[in-house]
Amino acid sequence: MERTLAILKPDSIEKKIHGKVIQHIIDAGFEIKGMQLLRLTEDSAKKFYEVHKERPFFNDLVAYMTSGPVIPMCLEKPNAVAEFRKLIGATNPANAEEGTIRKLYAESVERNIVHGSDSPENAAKEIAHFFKDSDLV
Ligand code: DAT
Ligand code: MG
Repeated sequence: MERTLAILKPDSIEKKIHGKVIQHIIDAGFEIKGMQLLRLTEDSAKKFYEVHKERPFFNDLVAYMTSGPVIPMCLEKPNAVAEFRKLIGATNPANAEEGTIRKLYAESVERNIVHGSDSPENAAKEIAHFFKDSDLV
């Protein structure tokens, strides 16, 4: 078994499709081990996306991720990290494969509905950003 960190981003909640996205995730065989509804503070968003702090889009990314509530989820499945990246599709929805969550629901690279960890190592760090081990079922 492997775990990954998903975040349903503010646009998914604004568009009232967070339930649909969660159903996609369940239908794809992921088990939800932890889930929260919260609003990221600026500090928390900056820390979460620290690897991108030198990128030109960093400030916009932080502004977007703090613009409304988000739903972080700890998901479990064999090969969860790669399987979840496959389910969500490319960062830019224009390049995402048919049937992926970003292809179905995302409007742009800036507002792309969902986050997924990019490696098991980062997944562990990102899960710890939101969840204590004792929070997970
Ligand atoms: P991913 O979310 O697919 O892992 P990433 O880690 O490269 O993509 O980037 C994190 C987020 O930053 C991404 O979901 C949206 C935003 N982003 C990435 N590249 C961008 C770009 N060229 N312009 C604007 N926002 C971008
Ligand atoms: Mg990433």
